[in-house]
Amino acid sequence: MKLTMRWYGESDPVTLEKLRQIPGLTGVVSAIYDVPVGKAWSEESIFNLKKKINDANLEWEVVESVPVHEDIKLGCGKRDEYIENFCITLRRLAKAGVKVVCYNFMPVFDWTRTELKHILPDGSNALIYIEKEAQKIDPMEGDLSLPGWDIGYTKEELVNLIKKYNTEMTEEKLWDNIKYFLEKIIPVCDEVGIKMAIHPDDPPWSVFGLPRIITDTKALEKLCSLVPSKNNGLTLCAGALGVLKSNNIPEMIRKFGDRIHFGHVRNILITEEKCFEESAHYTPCGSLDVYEIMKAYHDIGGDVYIRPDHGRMIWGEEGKPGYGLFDRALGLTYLNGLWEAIVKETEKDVDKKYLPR
Ligand code: DNO
Repeated sequence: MKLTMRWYGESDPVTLEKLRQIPGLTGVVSAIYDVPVGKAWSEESIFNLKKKINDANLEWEVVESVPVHEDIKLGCGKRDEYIENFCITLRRLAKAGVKVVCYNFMPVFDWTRTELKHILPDGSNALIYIEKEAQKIDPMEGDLSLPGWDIGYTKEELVNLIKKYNTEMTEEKLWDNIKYFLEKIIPVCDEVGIKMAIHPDDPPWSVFGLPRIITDTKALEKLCSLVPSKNNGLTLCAGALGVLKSNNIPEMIRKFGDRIHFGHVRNILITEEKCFEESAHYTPCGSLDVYEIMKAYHDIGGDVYIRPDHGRMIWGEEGKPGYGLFDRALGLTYLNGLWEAIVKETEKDVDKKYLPR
């Protein structure tokens, strides 16, 4: 198990210098952010990013994410050209020592919340999702924007894109299109040694009338069966999947085992059906048992990169929604503490790194 944190590059107010002071952190997960979706990332920009991260004494072995162009999801237009570019990017990333590539197949919008600064009883603020508020949002109006949303569209492009999904897309077609995509990219991964790790849909149900398919155990089984290679794997995002009570996260971790290459570990508090708050990582704060989640990762043998996920904003911090320093660092330290205890309790030959110096 390697503990990592997400880093949004030079523009991230949470610098590498700050991140590397977190005990137990081995590396960051990052991406190239200034290339339009669908274009290949240049070798120069990949190696520059690698150098920056390595110069801070941190590893860069996980990319989150290489975005998938909407033509690929829709199965139209220039999808073959975009898939070809995706493969070029994968080859270049492998050359730079990247081992895992996270991606998602959510139409148009990545993770979605209805309020970004909800004040919690302790005075911190967090992201929340309330289904009936989501139903009132017209994503084509207003200024709701989240990290991960592609804000490069003009209003007209966005309207046309959503119309296309509304008129042409069904869940079955989305499955066909992901299969087409995986059949082209996984052989490249097998050749260069990259593990693909799909991020589940967050939240795992349809939002803004758009289809979402990566939502539960059945969907993950289907995904894995589309292309049998181990490199066709998963990012097990506890917070994304865990908002559905029927998704038992420790069970899913044990079930998918070595298909899980990347774990996002956080807690959420389910307040009502299809409504949740992003709580602190600590088990009693939310609806998920984070100790059981870490134990499941230990049980499957632990060849996995883990990062704490979204944090609340605490101690007056301002920053990218979900991606401040303080609460994520508390989260990582908590996960690390659980891990140390699990290792010491269950393993005979305790790893040297857990002994006093
Ligand atoms: C949210 C993130 C997602 C994730 C993408 C992966 O905080 O977990 O934006 O990076 O869905 O492609």
